Amino acid sequence: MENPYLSIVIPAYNEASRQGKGIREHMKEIKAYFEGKNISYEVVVVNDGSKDDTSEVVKSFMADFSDFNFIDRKENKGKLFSVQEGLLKAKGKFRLFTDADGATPIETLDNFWGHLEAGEHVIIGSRDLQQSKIEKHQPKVKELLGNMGNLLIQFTLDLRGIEDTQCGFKVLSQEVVEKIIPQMKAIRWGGDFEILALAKKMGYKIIEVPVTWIDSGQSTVGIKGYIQTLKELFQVKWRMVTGQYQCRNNKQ
Ligand SMILES: Nc1nc2c(ncn2[C@@H]2O[C@H](COP(=O)(O)OP(=O)(O)O)[C@@H](O)[C@H]2O)c(=O)[nH]1
Ligand SMILES: [Mg+2]
Repeated sequence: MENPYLSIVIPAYNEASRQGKGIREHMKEIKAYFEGKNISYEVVVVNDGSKDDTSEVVKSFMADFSDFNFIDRKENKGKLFSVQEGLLKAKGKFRLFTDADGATPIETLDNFWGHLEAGEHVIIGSRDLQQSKIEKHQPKVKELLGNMGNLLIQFTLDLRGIEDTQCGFKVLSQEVVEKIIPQMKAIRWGGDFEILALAKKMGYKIIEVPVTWIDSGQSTVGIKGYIQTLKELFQVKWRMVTGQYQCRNNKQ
């Protein structure tokens, strides 16, 4: 089979037990969205060692797609580890990663296609632009922690102006995947800013695109997640300043 235009990588952890909109609805929406569109795509779901029936649930809709890959790992390693695995398994010219619960609906891609066609390399969803549509907000404390965390991230990793590094809806070109993703080490939640920091250092333009966000009201990320993210932030910074990444600026 020819390589698809777009790969859709979905990390999944205990998604079978999520209340409300979840992976089943999200997969239906993906299928419906591409119906009638002349765009080749594949789906890559990575089960991150779920303790519930996520594996069975994913298997139940595999047959609905002509190009579906399932990495069914037994051990929990982290969201961004799963994203890394999925992005490297994927074959698309462009590769999207998005959350299993579909908090950012797949139709949001409507805002992305133009940038893909223009040959951009790093196009990321943002919940903090003027045109972003937050239909259901995250709990207030999460939003506040998110905004404070964002300032710290912008400042620490020289990502000034990027208002939302953590939105789980990002498209990378094949070139960026090949150069950056094998180097990722922040495998829990820090991988998002690790990717962006490397991309910036290599001279890639980072394009922020407004997204719609409908918070599922249920999160698998708790306070431990925030502490982990902070730790990963300083680890990424450390690897940066001690020259542990290969990030030659190829745009100069
Ligand atoms: N909490 C958690 N989520 C994971 C893990 N691995 C993958 N994920 C996925 O990460 C995504 C974001 O999780 P979610 O609970 O929606 O978090 P939130 O919406 O950012 O608060 C979902 O697709 C999860 O299935 C993991 O180890 N822990
Ligand atoms: Mg969510």
